[in-house]
Amino acid sequence: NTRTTTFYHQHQHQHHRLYHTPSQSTMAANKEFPLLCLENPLLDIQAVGNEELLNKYGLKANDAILAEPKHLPLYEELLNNYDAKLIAGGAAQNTARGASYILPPNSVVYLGGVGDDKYAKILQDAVKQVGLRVEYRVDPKEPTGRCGVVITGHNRSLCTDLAAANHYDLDHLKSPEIWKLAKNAEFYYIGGYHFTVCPPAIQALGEEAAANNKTFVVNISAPFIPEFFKDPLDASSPYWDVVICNETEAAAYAKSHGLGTEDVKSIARALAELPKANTKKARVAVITQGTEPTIVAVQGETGTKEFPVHKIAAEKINDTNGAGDAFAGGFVAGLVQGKPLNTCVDMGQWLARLSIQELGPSYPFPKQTY
Ligand code: 26A
Repeated sequence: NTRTTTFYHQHQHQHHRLYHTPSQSTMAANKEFPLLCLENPLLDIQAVGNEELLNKYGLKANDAILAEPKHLPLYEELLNNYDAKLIAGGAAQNTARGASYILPPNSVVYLGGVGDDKYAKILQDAVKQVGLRVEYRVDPKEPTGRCGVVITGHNRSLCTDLAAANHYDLDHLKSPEIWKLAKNAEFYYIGGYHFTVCPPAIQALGEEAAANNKTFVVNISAPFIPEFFKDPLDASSPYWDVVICNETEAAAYAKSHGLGTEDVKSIARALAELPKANTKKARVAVITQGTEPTIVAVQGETGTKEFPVHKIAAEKINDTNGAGDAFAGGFVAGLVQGKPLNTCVDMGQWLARLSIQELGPSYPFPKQTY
């Protein structure tokens, strides 16, 4: 009963793509869609809120949770009483849009589940703007998922009703047209929120990456993932070529895995040194820390590298919703371009800095170039 729909820009011009990594010798220079991303497409219902609203729904100022029945009136309340805006969201979809913002057209394809409704239209318009190709599993019965975003100062509280996004399945990934795209891609990016939805799809891409020396990137995405979805997360960790998280997710990972440390650098080292399926590539662990430096650990090396963020005046910040997703988008765009690690981090920080000046997880137009 599943319909697959394709919406993406048809571009007249073939763009030249330069790859700088000789080690990626299998990568064809003009291959289309080298990056495939997977997670939960959501519509963000975002408004500036206050303490009272957070308290009413039992939300923390800076958190990401799955909605329980008691949270469901939040969406109407945001729209009716807080002048909420509807903005394309979904963490990895934001990342995929970010990577598309930097890369030439026809570079990125994104998979996830939506409904057959007006919300999905808003997502399709946003992805068209950056030339991101989406291959949605369209659920005939469930609506497109929503994320209530309550902004207070530089914090954001995310409360998600996954709906159709929760129905993504391995059948969609393994359908001939989609699996062909997956086989063709050289880089996979998995949003950690997908561990709540379809771990078999994540495993299938991890296995494909390890067997063919492709690059498999996982973002831990939220503290509740290592806390409550530890088993599927750990099942995928041998496939991680790159693992990205922020400081609170790192702390949650350390706690749920009994690492016995709260030190971000030690956690980065521990993540880098987890057992690995594909031993041809050293794992890279990247931990962002808001305005504090980004920490990077490489498997087999000692210590960590530190990259101070691009400073920005507080009054230029619109909101931080999607800042981490934008970082990941810039970072993976760098990977796809074969840039060295320090450049990938710099590209991530550059795109995050652009995104926090926009409303929600968005990027500025006219386009800026890195
Ligand atoms: C399963 N959950 C909780 C989620 C999300 C999510 N994306 C996928 N799955 N909860 C929040 N988000 C998205 O995170 C972005 C900011 O990083 C929001 O849609 C928001 O755009």
